[in-house]
Amino acid sequence: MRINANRLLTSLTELATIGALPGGGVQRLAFTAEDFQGRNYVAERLRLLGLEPRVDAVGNLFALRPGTDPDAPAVLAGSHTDTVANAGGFDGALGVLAAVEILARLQEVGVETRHSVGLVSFVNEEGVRFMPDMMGSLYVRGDLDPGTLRSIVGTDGTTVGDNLDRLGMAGSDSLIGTPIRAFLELHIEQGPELEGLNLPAGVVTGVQGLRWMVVRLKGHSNHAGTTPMAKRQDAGLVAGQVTTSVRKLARDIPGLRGTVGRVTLRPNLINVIPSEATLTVDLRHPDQNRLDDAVAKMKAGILRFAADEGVACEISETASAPAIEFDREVIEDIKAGMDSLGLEPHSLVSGAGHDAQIMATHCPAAMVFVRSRDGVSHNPREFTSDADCVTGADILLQAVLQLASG
Ligand code: HGY
Ligand code: MN
Ligand code: MN
Repeated sequence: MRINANRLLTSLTELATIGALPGGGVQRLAFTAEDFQGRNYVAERLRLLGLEPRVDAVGNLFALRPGTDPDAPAVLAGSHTDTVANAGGFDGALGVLAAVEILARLQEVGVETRHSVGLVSFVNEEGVRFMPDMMGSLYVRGDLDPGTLRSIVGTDGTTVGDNLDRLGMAGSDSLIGTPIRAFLELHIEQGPELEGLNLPAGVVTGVQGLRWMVVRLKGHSNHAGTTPMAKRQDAGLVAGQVTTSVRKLARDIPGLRGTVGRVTLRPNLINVIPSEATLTVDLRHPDQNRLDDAVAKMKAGILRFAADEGVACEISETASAPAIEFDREVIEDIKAGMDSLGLEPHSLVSGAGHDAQIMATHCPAAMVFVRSRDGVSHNPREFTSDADCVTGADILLQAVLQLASG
């Protein structure tokens, strides 16, 4: 069995019109109207298949197609439809729409599976407006209770709860406690490996660890022209020192990837020494111990820079997803699916975080990657060819059929 290529590709194009930006790219930040519209698009597709879309207390969308054995745990496929700002149209969307397409094929062919087969579209995988990222899967895993999650304050000062209520995005269903046989996620690689090997797809064996920090610095604003250099408490200077120290740390610790992606200064004026700086630090490494070591060194360095400049400093950790290895059996199922399609079952580790990384400690999980042109993502230039999108969805379909047949 294969997916219906045109139907998948059409749905990708249709979803990309929701939150489309002038000049290309899309933007569906979590818990915005565009995000909600994107989720409603998926829900409508499920209804048209005769499946009931269900929503939980934080907005996760899911649907289950019953199997023949009501006691057999569900095989779930999915990803996310929220995006970063100024994003591409494939990150997350491909995995959700491939899961819709798999359900469509099962419905129209009338395939009976022993296990139920389901879709889940997690909320706020990106975490760029409300941290932590992978918020919806953390909730399903039981790490975040509804109250805590709803009280999280975003970069714009509103809470998750404010936005859920304003949009009417929450529901009363729940995936928590649902026995899950396996969770599979199809996703674009977002890196250069598959393209470098001239391969359309690969099986993902693990995900590197991720630690996010928000650093708040408080110095004193003063006149840029009259204040002697030795008498400054310049929060902006410390922010710059932190940024350059991240790159130095990545040179000292092989395999570390570090990014200062957001810096805001106050009052942010050309002739005023910044009194405040808020910046984010994103550190990642495949080896958890080396990641933890990097975080410790990072924190020590930030405190030293701040103390030397007489700037108050507060460091808060806002996300921590440990490095994980995916389930061997699910990996083998994906490899068997690749083999049945005549594809080389290349294995790779994910540099990006994914909901499957969270689900992997909750149930057997693994991922399928498809090639990213130029390895670009989180950018309107993000692109995966039609053929590779279809190949990825067909691999996912084979693995789901294998697992759901029991
Ligand atoms: O940041 C990540 O790795 C993912 O895109 N949320
Ligand atoms: Mn993603
Ligand atoms: Mn992403």
